[in-house]
Amino acid sequence: MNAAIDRDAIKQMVKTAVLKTPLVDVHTHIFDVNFGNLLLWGIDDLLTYHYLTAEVLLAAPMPYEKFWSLSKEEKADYVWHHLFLERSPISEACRGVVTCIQELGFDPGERNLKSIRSFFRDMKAPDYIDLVFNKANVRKVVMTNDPFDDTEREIWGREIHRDSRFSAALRIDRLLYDWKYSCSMLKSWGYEVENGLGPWTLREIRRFLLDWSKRIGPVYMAASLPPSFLFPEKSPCGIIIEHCVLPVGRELNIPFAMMIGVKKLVNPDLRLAGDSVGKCNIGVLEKLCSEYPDNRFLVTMLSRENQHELCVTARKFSNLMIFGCWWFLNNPSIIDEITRERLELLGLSMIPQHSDARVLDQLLYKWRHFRKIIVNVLEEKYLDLAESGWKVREEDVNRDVQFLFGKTFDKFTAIKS
Ligand code: FIX
Ligand code: ZN
Repeated sequence: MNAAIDRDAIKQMVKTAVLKTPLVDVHTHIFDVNFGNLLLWGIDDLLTYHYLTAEVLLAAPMPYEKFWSLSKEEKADYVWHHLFLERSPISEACRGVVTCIQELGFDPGERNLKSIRSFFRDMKAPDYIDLVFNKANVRKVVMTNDPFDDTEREIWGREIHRDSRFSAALRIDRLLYDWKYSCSMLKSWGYEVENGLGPWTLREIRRFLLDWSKRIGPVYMAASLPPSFLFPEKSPCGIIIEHCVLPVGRELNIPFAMMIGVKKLVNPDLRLAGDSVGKCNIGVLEKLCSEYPDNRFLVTMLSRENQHELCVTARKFSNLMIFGCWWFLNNPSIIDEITRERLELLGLSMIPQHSDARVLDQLLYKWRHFRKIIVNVLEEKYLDLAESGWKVREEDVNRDVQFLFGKTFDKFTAIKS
């Protein structure tokens, strides 16, 4: 007869393991202190996050050009007034700001934006990075590094002392989807490339990828791809992936991270907030994983409708690792659903979440909100195990959470943990 299950003990094991395990955030848009103003932080950057731009222009529409002409503080005031004071901050992006305020030791109930702003007046970026990483219990983040961004490129050209908590990722969207532009840029940087994507040009693109990999030491190469993404394809994107990205990935032993399903700028007037979502063709992933067994693929998909088939596909290929509840999926109701189906179909062979943080402070809320959800899901899974007679041991739960919170990623990207 099975020993009585100590449900409370199991729940406590899970909660302790999830809260105390430092994690790796495998995809963000934050930068270490070398990158100056590219690193966004503080209450006004939080309030002008593009998710809130979209929401405030629903609640309180104004002509786009008028909104974009406002200063950052005026935009933040507008968001605070209409989304926090005129109505409850009930959306996930609004709730996130409230969580950040609370995490910083303020009483959000005071609704006092002025006093929160004064906290940041004397704060220095390096100190705030330490504060946020410690509070969010994050041990490492992966940046998004775009060689076609003039500001970022100039900084990488300097002798910089890297912060080991910030890994690099080589972001190649513009190489794949704006070949005319990127061809001209590569030419200006001394690569002998032509629009025609002949053998010599492909060789030079590989050299470009290798040069930048040497410069920034990326843990993966990455691109966001549209719902219509097909492979193979006789497009610049298809040709460059086939003849440049995949061979360089094999040579450097780094994965290609594909973030699939974004419909760029369905409303261009919203700028960063103007992107939307579409279901993609999972067959493309089956083809890539099966025909390129020596490449590894990190994949996240933006459409909820792709999630179940993405889980099933991940069961078929050990060179495929799925990650995160990306963007429009990063809401408690959907995170709960996706995390359950991933644990049920993949066990611990998946990376449950990334923050996509664009503002440093967002690590505080995105991870607190996610930890709360995965505690509930894991409690249920371990209790189900216990009811089947499995002895749930604390050291096992700790080990499993380490897998979910970074060890699986480190192993898949061939990083020494
Ligand atoms: O392509 C990406 O990295 C997306 O995550 C971003 O473009 C997007 O704006 C975002 O931050 C979503 O959370
Ligand atoms: Zn992103």
